[in-house]
Amino acid sequence: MEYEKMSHFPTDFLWGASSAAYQIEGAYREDGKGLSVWDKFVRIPGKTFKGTNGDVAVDHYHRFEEDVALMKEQGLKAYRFSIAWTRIFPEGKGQVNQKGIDFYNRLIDELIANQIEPVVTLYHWDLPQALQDEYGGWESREIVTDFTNYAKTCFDAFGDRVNYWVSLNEQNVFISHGYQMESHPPAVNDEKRMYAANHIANLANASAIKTFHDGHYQGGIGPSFAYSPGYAVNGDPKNQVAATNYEDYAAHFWMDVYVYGRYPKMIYKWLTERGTAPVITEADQALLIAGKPDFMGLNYYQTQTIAANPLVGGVGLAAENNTGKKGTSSESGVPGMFKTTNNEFLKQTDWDWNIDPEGLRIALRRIDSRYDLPVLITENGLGAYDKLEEDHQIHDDYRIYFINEHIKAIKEAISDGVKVIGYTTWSFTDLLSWSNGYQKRYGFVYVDRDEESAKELKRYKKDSFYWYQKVIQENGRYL
Ligand code: BGP
Repeated sequence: MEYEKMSHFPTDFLWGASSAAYQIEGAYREDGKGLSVWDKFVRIPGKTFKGTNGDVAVDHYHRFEEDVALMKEQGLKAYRFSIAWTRIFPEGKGQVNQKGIDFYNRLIDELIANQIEPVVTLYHWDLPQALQDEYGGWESREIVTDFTNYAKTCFDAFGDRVNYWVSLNEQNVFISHGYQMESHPPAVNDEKRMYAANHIANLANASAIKTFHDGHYQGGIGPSFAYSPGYAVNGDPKNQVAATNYEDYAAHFWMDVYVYGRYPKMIYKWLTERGTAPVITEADQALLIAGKPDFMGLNYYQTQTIAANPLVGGVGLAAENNTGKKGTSSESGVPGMFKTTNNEFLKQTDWDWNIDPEGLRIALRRIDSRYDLPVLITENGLGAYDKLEEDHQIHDDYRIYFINEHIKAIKEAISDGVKVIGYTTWSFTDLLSWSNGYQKRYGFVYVDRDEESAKELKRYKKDSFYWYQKVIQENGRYL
């Protein structure tokens, strides 16, 4: 579309940035906080890059006022963060820890005093270890009650000031990494257990959403889904079928459940034949349908290019590049279904993620036409090595380029007619990358720490900080 003919961003567009509790807060044993599965998992040798953990992270728990002041200076309209379940319920259920409520009250009040809309994620992977120990966490239906109770406690405590709630962050990621790739807790590789746990997570998600709607709280709620749209590598119908398989397997398998309360037929049949399909009761069905989100949260980083993959001798699941050594990842797939392959039109990051701004427009269009829901882009950004110069500047022109191109793609999608509520980039400050340590940086604000030492955790504004400040001031008019 010609630039002049494009729609403008709505005046109430939520320009923002995001984070997650475990990746920024630190203070992992303070003020009554209980331990989460990540507090334990990071202590298993070899599980994270150079053994990094979030014990201190970037110490946001003690520095949130400084961080919010930086958000204010940048002009953010929204800030997405997550609540640590273990601060509210140290054991996952039972007695509320008032100090946990107090902390998030202070943070939310500080944001609102600075005209920044809080976007609150209820679950960004830090499950209370007590629930993992007691009944296996996501593998027990008991978690539906406990998660719903935790969610309701948050709605009651903060719902008078919060208009945007995210229920589960990237269920597809925490389930597949936790029960197949063994790279997140509980580090299991068992397909049947994975799909059973995933179904229970769907129920918990729907139950929290239903509770929110039944309680007539202000605002809206939806899950954040990690969607990497798939393209067929070429016009060969075999590759087109593979790409169709990929979309059902990697995207509709979650989003169809969120919106329509049903699994894609082809995948459910495939799982049934393998003996790994989840058990779905009639009550489950009713709950899934009753828990329809108000918006789709979209975490978009990249696309995948898809080719056919033979059943016998086909490519299986590959490990991820967690070292930042470019070119160390390989094709990954499901034999008989699809595999990912190289796209000659796209460049990659140092962690081998495809750089594809146009893919964001495609993601938005596909979500809009299949689900007809407004979309809140809850994550998008570039993980890169940044260099702190002697004069404390950080010249991250590559990040400026990356985000600028993605904002253009959003503008195209809005011009196409998609309702996009806002854009909270990943991330506001640098933070801990779950499996990649501190060297993979995403923030507008540099935090001076590394894998070896927390140093003084000083904050420095990157070039992208000032650039995004201007984008916000101009409401994305000149890109
Ligand atoms: C998403 C997560 C975030 C964040 C981001 C970047 O999957 O929701 O928490 O970590 O990806 O990923 P990474 O840190 O692996 O580069």
